[in-house]
Amino acid sequence: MKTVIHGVTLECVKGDIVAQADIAAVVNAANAELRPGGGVDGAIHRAAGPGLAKESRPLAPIAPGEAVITGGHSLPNSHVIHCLGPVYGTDKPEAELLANCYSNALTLAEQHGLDSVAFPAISTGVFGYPVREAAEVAFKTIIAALPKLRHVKKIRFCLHSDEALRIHSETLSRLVA
Ligand code: AR6
Repeated sequence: MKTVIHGVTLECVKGDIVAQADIAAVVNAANAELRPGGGVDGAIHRAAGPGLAKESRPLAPIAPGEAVITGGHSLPNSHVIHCLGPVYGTDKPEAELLANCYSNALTLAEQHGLDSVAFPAISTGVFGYPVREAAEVAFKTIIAALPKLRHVKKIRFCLHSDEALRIHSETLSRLVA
């Protein structure tokens, strides 16, 4: 699924967040301490190397919905934007906190003049957010932010399974129809 709105390309692909070489900033589904964890976070820290944890440490802790930015170290991307998503059923209001991740990440990308961002499906792994609900929040937030973007021209959703890709593609198609 790929669409262009307000001059910004929005697309959903199946893939690995650490293999998005044509993208300026990849988003990490981080923990509050910005320490290497599992899932997306583990993959990003492994691919980036130990310099990423070293640079991140002084920026912690972050609260649900917050985002911070670092360099990409050994990743093929110049930057990593670390977001702490809400733990589903615990951090409330979860939809608002998840929306804040997406809008804060885009604000940081704009402030750094970055032209492209790749997001994973934040909170839908260890943090338990149902994929369909999360996709709805993510795309509504991103679509609302598009008119004020000046630098970001491409936003990619990088999904890890066929099922997640299908749900995100369906949700995006419905919201832009
Ligand atoms: N590329 C793209 N998507 C991936 C990848 C990958 N390499 N690996 C997993 N996913 P999660 P969360 C999908 O658990 O729910 C960490 O330990 C995965 O299938 O990475 O926000 C942190 O340190 C799921 O759909 O993030 C935190 O403690 C989605 O990415 C906590 O987990 C997000 O899953 C954050 O949990």
